[in-house]
Amino acid sequence: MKVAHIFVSFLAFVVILGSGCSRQPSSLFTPQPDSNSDITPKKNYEDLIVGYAQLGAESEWRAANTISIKETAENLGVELRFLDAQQKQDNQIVAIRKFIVQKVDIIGVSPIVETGWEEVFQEAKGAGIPIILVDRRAAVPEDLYVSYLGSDFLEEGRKSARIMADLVNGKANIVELVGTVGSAPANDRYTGFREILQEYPEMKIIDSESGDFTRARGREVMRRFLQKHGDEITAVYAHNDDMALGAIEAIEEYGLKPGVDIKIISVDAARGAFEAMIAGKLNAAVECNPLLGPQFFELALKVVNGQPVPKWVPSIEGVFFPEDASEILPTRKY
Ligand code: GZL
Repeated sequence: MKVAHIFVSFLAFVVILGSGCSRQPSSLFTPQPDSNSDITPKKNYEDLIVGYAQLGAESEWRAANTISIKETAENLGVELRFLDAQQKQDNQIVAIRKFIVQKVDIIGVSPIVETGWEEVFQEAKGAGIPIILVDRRAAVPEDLYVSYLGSDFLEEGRKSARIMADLVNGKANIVELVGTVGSAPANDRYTGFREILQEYPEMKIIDSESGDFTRARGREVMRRFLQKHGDEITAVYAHNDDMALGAIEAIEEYGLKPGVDIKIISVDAARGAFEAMIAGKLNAAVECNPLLGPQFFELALKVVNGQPVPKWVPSIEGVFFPEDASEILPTRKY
């Protein structure tokens, strides 16, 4: 009996040992992760689900920006849920709410205007979904977004004014084609330009109106400026190429030579600007880089994996002039 008892007890011990190794981890047999080892598994690009609320398709710049986001997602194997708001803030807000319901890992948004985001960003924060601002900033408390990836629009405005001052030898009657009212690029390009103009008392802005970053509206507003001011106009400051190209059409209709009778400077430096510079109709293009896809997804993966990221990742940008345009155009990606 005693031997059998010992044998049965031994068997029971073996069974417990086995179950301890097979069914559930026990401190005796399964190495416990030590306190500072990563417990949450790291995601990689193929695991990532990203919601992207694009603002619209208003310009060459935006088209290139969208291509960059979509192509990069495809190349990396990221599941991208992309919604185009067609230039309406309400549509962007609806898109963000859809992404929250779908429990995406992270949201990218290019806010069409700076204001009106606090409520929906708060909802995303409440749902534990981080937001990255891409291209345009939003006027919200910094805890409502994890990082801003985009240009220094103030500096783009300052660069434009400095280049124009050289171009017109410090004396001009300027008309300004402003971007989408309330948008960060329009607000800051407007301010940065005027900051430098204070140093040039003979450079005057005689008119300023929004062309909403589109070619058609740029042409329409320039027509109005020409009817109102005629030959008094000696320079145009356009917040983007599309409006500058519209202005060029209006100036030619009016019977003047764009780039000669009226000096023109625009921001973006997209393909159309290079073509206009080669044709002698545009005098300078201040670059605003739309190819933000690679930086955006790199940021997104780091955020989802809990790695620290800068609050602002500035774009790298230059300035281009007609004398280099022919050589550089073949190298441009947008
Ligand atoms: C700037 C971007 C602006 C471009 C325009 O980062 O938001 O919007 O300058 C575009 O061409 O429409």
